[in-house]
Amino acid sequence: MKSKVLFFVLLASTFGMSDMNCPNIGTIAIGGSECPEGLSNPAVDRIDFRRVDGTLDMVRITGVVENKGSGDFSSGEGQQTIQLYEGVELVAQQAFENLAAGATASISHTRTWETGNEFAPTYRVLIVYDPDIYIDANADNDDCQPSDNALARDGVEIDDLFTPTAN
Ligand SMILES: [Ca+2]
Ligand SMILES: [Ca+2]
Repeated sequence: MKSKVLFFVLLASTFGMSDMNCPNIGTIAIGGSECPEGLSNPAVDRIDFRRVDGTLDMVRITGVVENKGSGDFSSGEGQQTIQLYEGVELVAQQAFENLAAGATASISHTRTWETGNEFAPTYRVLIVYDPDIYIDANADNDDCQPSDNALARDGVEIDDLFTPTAN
């Protein structure tokens, strides 16, 4: 997410400058931080916090991974996993093999929640690959953008689900 923001700022400032000084340099390669056409890019898209319907104090933390590349991700069993950490503790793990372009996979953890905890944990979702993923002679499982394979969200935001205006 941060790299996208930075990229946007860079893009905006580049265009701004070209409008003023160098009108012939208006065409730049958009997508400098994205993947080349046809390659796959599983990425952690977001971490959702939701209350569990019908309960007073249960919440579900869901990490969503999306193949943001234009190529289908196709791999073998046990070569890639989505992990969800609560603080330093691994609380959920989900293996996946194939993820078509634009398709998503998710991982969830459900627990009771007590609001007002000043030590609310941070949640982290990671895509973890086998160390040999780039040298296993299968190009269809080569994630072209490793920098978007982790995301964190402060659990203190879960408190917001319990305020009277939340629903
Ligand atoms: Ca490979
Ligand atoms: Ca990626």
